[in-house]
Amino acid sequence: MTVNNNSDYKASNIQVLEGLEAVRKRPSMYIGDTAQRGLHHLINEVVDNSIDEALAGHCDTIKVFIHNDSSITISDNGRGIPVDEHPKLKLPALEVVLTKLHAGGKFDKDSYKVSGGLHGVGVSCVNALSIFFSAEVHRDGEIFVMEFEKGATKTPLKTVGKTNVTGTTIRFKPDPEIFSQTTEFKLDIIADRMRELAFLNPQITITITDEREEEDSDSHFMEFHYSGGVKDFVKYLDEARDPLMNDPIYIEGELENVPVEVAMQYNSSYTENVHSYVNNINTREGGTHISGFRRALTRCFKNYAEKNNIIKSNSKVQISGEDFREGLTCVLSVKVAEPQFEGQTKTKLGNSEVQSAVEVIIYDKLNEFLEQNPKTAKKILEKVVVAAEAREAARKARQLIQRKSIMSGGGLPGKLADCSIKDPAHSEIYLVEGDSAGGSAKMGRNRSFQAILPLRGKILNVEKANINKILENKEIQAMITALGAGVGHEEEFELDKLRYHKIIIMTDADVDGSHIRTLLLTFFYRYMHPLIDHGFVYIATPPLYRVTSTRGEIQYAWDDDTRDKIIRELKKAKKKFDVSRYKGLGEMNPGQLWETTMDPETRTLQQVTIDNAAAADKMFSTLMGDDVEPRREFIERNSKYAKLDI
Ligand code: 0RA
Repeated sequence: MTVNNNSDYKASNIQVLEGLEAVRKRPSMYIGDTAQRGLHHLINEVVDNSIDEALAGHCDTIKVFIHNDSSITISDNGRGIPVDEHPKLKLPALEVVLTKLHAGGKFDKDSYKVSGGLHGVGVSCVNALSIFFSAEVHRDGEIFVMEFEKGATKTPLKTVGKTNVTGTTIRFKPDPEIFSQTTEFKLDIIADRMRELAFLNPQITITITDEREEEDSDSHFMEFHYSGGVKDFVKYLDEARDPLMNDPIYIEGELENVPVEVAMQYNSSYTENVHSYVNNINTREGGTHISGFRRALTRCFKNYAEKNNIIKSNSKVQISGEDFREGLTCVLSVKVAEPQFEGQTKTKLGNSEVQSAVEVIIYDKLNEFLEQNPKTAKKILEKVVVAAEAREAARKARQLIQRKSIMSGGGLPGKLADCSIKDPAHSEIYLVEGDSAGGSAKMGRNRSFQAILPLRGKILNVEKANINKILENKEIQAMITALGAGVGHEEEFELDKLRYHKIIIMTDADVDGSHIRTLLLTFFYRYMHPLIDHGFVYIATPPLYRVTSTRGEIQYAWDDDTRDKIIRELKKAKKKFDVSRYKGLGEMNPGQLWETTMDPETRTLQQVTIDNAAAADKMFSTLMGDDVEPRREFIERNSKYAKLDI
């Protein structure tokens, strides 16, 4: 885009709009998608700018309001977006920031910005995708206002009063034309992100006011402020676990312009929960900061163990890096001035200088900690040895699973009814609760692309068992062999060998059914993580009601409202009818099961996605952990949502 210095207001305005027109034409290119995730991304985009103000030391309070009309207000007490005239564009800076793509960045270079991955496209994108957008700036003693519609200026900059504070308040209402699937904001999704940001930035207080909720309800107002930062974060994540230490280890330092902060705590669980962030962005795919952390951890503990003769006496087993991370909950947060994000989802840090910075800082401070806390060090290392032994046993169990499957002919579990086509991209597997529903599904399916694996009874709660025990479980063995991609972290899991790209969990719509579903999801989340990352896991939604009219015409309903609507219509038509509630999948005959739940033309599948990794970790540990009280609270808090959103 060229800039004409002599352009009058209107002309430059048109040029500016051309930029935002691109955002409206291809919104997914800028915000990822236009479904629920993209919708919520709009909030993050605006909040990130306020966080940047806070990182630069000018802001300590951010307020989010969810209004009744699906609009959002985000207010901060930063410096306020500048309003003076942009020298080249001859427009108020505020207007440039809000209507020009990528113009959101600040002019001072030494601050770390929340930008990377999907973030950092600028507030102007939010403006472009909103049917209404307003900005109120308190700055230089005056209150400035601008208003927009689909990115176009409706109210040019005007002053509306005096003020003695500074800050920016942005209100926007997403355009339903763009967000055609949904414009409904979910408090949970917003709260998970705001809580996370508050943990990562202890100097900030973030509040959420959900005006859709009654004022006396717990969901109406939330405030997040954690002066303990990442240390509080780790304590929070481990609330439902049993820590092996009194307080998380906290390490802080800066090297080569890279501030590093880490809190870590060992607990009695068997899973690794390392959450890493670069400039407040969750780096799901890891990267150089994570390799630095892992190297430091391994070197530190190995040295300490050798020096103190802890590992030598158990020399039967070879200890590997991952053994030092079993039962470890950790939050690693680094700030990088010019982060390079790589990987499939652009959440893998590429900057090589960060690895050594993180490694050196953590190695030194962790060494110090171990020297000063020999009792804790011993406890951790004892756990590490047990982890190594279990891993060795698990390796043997894996080989056994493999050998067994080779001996049983086709290598597949006996109760699997496989599909005939072999292309994973077009193959589905239904994991079905119980043998009888499994039978109906086998008869009702389209055998060319649908495989059925009936699961008997409850699968193991993997949150409470080590990998060795998990691999002894028959149902889990059957799943591993049927899916074909192995089990475990990283190289142990081979996504390219996966035999189905749709893994569909089909359980009864009752308490047992939802328990089994959660057990399966916990297993996939902890031991086959890439399945969820790639969106291969789905939940089938069988109907709740069947309405049969006297002529034998059958209608299905998935909720009470639809059932009542069907009944009203039948009554109006003066037809007799019979309503029955499905108690289980087994009550449907194969034809009905196909029609309602398995036919790609008519079924609805819920794709399982993780909006927020830390929140998912917290949810699984709370739902499946030892402690009853947090679980009861969690379920109570979430019971108004018919299903779990994860
Ligand atoms: C550009 C420059 C400056 C601040 C901001 C933008 C800014 C943007 C947003 C968005 C939401 N809240 C915000 N707060 C500030 C620097 C201002 C200066 O140098 O005084």
